[in-house]
Amino acid sequence: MSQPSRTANETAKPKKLLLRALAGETLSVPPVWLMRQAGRYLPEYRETRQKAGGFLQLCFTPDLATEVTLQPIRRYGFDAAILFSDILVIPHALGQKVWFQEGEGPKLEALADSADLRRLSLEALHDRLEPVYETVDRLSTALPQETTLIGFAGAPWTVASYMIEGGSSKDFQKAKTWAYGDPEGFQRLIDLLIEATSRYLCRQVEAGAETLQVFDSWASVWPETAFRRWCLDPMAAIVRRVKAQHPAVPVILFPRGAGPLYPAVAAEAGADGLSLDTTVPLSWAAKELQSCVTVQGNLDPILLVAGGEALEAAANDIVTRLSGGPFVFNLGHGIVPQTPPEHVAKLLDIIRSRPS
Ligand code: 1CP
Repeated sequence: MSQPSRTANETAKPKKLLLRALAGETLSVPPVWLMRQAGRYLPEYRETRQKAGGFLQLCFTPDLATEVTLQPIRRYGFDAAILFSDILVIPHALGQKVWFQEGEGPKLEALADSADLRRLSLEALHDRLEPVYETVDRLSTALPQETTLIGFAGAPWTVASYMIEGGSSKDFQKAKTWAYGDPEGFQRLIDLLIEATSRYLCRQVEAGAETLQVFDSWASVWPETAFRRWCLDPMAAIVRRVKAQHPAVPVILFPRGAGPLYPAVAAEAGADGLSLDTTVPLSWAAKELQSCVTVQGNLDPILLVAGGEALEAAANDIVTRLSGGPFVFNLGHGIVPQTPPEHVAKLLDIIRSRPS
């Protein structure tokens, strides 16, 4: 499908590797960045986080958030830097109480039903997110010339799941029961998140983000009809709104676990890139997805813990099978804290020193 943004990007002839791949170019060496490339596996991150006190303070202190975004770029020279923040700054900016307990992950004062939507408001959105925009602005001048700056947000469903469950969940029972039992009320929450997220992403672009990724980390839990309503349609709405303001900015979607619905996202959501989770078969992705979008992925993050021959073989296989079309090397999900930093260096070496 030809999209206006793709045409605009081609006309503008982007120089940076990630932007070239997202504009549909097939490159001999793929650009590479890794989800959660900043974080607990790096000793310098742990040190900076200590200084910040809480995790949200780290996200909202531009000096420190800029520093942790740059740490993996200095160490490894990735082709892109992803803004250091979290998907849960949106519920916080809407007025929900959010906190992070060390070792336990995020906690939120859970919404019980649609009457609780009264607790949320768009009024202070940009004021509360101002430090994030400041971080993006600083990064846009601090990064090396060849490094692309990625802004991001969570997709409405994934963010809503945390808002309703009050944190991480195994089965999403509360959120799904709400959506099935009171679809109109749940739609109001999703619509509020579409609005907040679109405004947030547009401001990131205005502050200097060159591309955007939307994370739907828990997209795998729905049957098809519900997937379309709560994952695909809201992500498509965000892409439309962002591109209405910023037609040339490429958008990458990550509907993790969408399986056979990945092609529907590729064809219908209007995105430039699709991030593939670890379970997506490579030759199927090359055939079914790469003709219509740039694909990104999809090394198992645990291979980065294991290292050795298994890592080398899998990384080579991904590059071989996806390099026939537009492709960005990444993981199938975020780096885990147990990852030895030297394995990340080894991975970059494998990808960049392949005989062409
Ligand atoms: O203790 C700590 O230092 C906090 C750990 C941590 C980190 C490093 C959290 C809490 N968030 C982050 C940063 C983060 N989160 C980034 C930074 C940029 C980078 O990638 O380097 C990004 C893009 C995210 C996005 C995020 N947060 C997602 C989507 C991506 C994914 O991994 O699926 C999700 C689901 C979250 C929620 C969240 N925040 C933090 C944790 C531990 C979690 C996951 C909780 C869970 O598994 O349910």
